[in-house]
Amino acid sequence: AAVTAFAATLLIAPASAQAAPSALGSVVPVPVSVQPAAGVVHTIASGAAIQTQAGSTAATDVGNHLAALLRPSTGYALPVTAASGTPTSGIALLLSGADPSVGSEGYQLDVTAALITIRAQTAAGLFHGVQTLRQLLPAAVEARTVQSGPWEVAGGRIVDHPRYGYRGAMLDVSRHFFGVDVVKRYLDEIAQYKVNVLHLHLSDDQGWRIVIDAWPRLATYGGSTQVGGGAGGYYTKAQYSDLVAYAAARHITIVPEIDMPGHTNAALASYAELNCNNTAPALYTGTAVGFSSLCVGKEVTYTFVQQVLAELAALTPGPYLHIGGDEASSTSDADYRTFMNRIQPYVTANGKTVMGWHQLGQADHSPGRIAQYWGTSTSDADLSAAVSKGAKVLMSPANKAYLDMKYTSQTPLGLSWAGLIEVQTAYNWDPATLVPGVPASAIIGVEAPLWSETLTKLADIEFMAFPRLPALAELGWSPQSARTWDTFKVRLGAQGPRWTAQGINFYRSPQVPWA
Ligand code: TNX
Repeated sequence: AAVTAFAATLLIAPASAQAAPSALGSVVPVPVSVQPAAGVVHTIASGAAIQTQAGSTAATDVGNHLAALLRPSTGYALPVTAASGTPTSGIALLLSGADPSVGSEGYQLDVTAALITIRAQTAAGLFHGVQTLRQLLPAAVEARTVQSGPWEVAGGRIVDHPRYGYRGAMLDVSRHFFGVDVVKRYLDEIAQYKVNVLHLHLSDDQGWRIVIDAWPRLATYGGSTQVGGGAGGYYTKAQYSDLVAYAAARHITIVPEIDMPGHTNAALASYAELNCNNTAPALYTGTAVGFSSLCVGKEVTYTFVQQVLAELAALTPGPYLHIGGDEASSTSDADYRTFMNRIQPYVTANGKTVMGWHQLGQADHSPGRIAQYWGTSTSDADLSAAVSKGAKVLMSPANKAYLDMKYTSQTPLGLSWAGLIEVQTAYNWDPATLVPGVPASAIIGVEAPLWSETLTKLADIEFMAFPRLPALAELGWSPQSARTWDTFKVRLGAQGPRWTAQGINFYRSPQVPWA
């Protein structure tokens, strides 16, 4: 009923909507429950404080994050202070009193004339509530110079929580390397849409992007180039840990991927002994797939994988190590199983859970294993095998969720092997029912991969991700029953001025009524 009320609010929004605050609930992803309070508006006062749960540094961190968002555009001081008692004015971020339905990542937002309160059970919930509040303020709040207010928020209550616990984006830093600053910027951009995982594709034929102390040439030589023959690059361990911490401050977990046994030319080029013929191939700067394989019959291969995964696990506070496993067309089926069955226990021995592309279903199960489905059809033998052995499934169907596919045949960047993906195509599917053979209970969430064969800079990443990443984020967060294209496209269109204020280079899809 609350969602219906929200829909009605949108329909009666006056044409002069600029003068009135955004309708409560006009955010992406759409919240679970929205109850507007007719006629109530909160205006952030120039002397307002942000009061956070006393005794919680994590809540203070969220308060500081909100203050850093609001100060440049409002010009207000917005001191962050510990809440004493129950706040009666300003903005309060509290870890008590939320509706229990918010769970571990949800929040309750209450807006009255006097006070904005976000309540949650965790700092992650407060953080997601802050992202909602941010979208309810005028788009000019996203500017980094002082703008004129008033800074109004529509009154009422939102109670919200995610459909799935895994809401991911993936960035391929191997085909083209993207430095720490670009990845941080992408983290900021995806955090707005309550995405909570960034999967980094750290190795492929064209480049190895993370220092491994036991095998130093992986980065220094294997990371020295990229598609097209440019300079490439890699993350030092300190830089990588800085990214992990930056993500954690935005309640995002980094999932590192080392793709094996195929997609390994950069490693094979770096160390002759990893090759069955003891001869290192040349570095590779093209875009073909399926031509490389680690040498399954050699012991040194397992020493290598064990050491790589141990060092990667040590850099990873999150639960998952992704071991790839896709497109191993230069590895026999028997060798593939031998290899995967032998290396999966290296992941669990380091206290981590195996993730892999869904072909991993050919190998034995590993406790808690996640199969990431990237197929384009509604049934798949490897995926079914993974599920019947006990795997959970992360949905990244290439013909819906691949951010590197062109929007239309005219799109200057991207590929089209899985089809053209306009915004409505990215939005109009249900992760729970796309592959009928996979029970809804097996699905842990949705991830939007961005492969970088054709992408060389931040503006390229942004153009492919916006607006499809927010569309896919809504599939991961919002209940299927609350999602319709007709209301989504209006809420999405309202994001346009925010992206402009943030300097995001986005695709102005003709399917969307841009504000
Ligand atoms: C398939 S999807 C790949 C990648 C390519 C991508 C391009 C997957 C697991 N493998 O190697 O970059 O297509 O869209």
